[in-house]
Amino acid sequence: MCATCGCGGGEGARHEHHSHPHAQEHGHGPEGGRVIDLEADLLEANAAFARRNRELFRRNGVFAVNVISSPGSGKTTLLVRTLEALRDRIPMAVIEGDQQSDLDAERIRATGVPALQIQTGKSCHLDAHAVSHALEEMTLPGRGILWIENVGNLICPALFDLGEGKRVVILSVTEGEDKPRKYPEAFHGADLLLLSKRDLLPYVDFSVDQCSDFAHRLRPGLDLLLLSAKTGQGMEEWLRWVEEGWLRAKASYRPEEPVVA
Ligand SMILES: Nc1nc2c(ncn2[C@@H]2O[C@H](COP(=O)(O)OP(=O)(O)OP(=O)(O)O)[C@@H](O)[C@H]2O)c(=O)[nH]1
Ligand SMILES: [Mg+2]
Repeated sequence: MCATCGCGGGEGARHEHHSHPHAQEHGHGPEGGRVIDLEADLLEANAAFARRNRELFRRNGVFAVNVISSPGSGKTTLLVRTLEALRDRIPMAVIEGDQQSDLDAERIRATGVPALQIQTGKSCHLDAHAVSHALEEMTLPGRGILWIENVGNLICPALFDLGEGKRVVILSVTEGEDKPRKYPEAFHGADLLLLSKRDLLPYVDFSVDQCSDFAHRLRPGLDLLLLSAKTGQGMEEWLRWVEEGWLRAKASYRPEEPVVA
């Protein structure tokens, strides 16, 4: 039983209140006004869980990173390389979000880092409530890094704050430089834009400059890195970005402080 909402716990992601918040856009909602109210309610409920998660991370000095991208952009591959590079020095754990299967969690566990898989069923994103349940089932990597790989999707995950410290959006160079214009929420809400599969740049028509321009119109000053998890090119800059965030989060470690969320 969930201590916070009274629902059944680990299956939280399948509960009714985790269902899709914008049914209207998918054509199976009732009248427009009603759907908008429902969306506002869902996001408000999500925000309350996100505040609790964020407070938990802060007190435990955890750097929580929410990784968003469309399916196949290279989230798990990058996480595996990152865990391999940092696992000897930094406590880490991973929450994996997928509609089905625990394939990604298995790939993560093969590195020796613990991973918990959330299967979202019909839902297309993780939400803060599902993450709060996952946190009850795992050991938080205190003064370390919690990676959260969101469901492969550039739209819905962008709407749901999970309580993370930083949000990384990954766009692979095979997807086209226009994606910030078409899916603005994902880029507007990100702290870092990672252009992945850099090794494939010579084979595709992808303008890094144009993509950067589109993204910066949405979020001026957005950090941008270009890397290949396959060849390792650009990994050093990425690891520096991660370590800076980790050190900042670690400094907030105050387990004795009362919970304020
Ligand atoms: N060439 C190249 N391929 C890559 C790179 N990173 C990942 N891939 C390939 O891209 C495919 C998808 O990679 P994943 O890491 O599973 O992508 P994902 O974003 O986790 O996918 P979902 O979890 O299904 O959304 C795999 O075939 C990877 O080998 C890269 O830097 N270069
Ligand atoms: Mg994956």
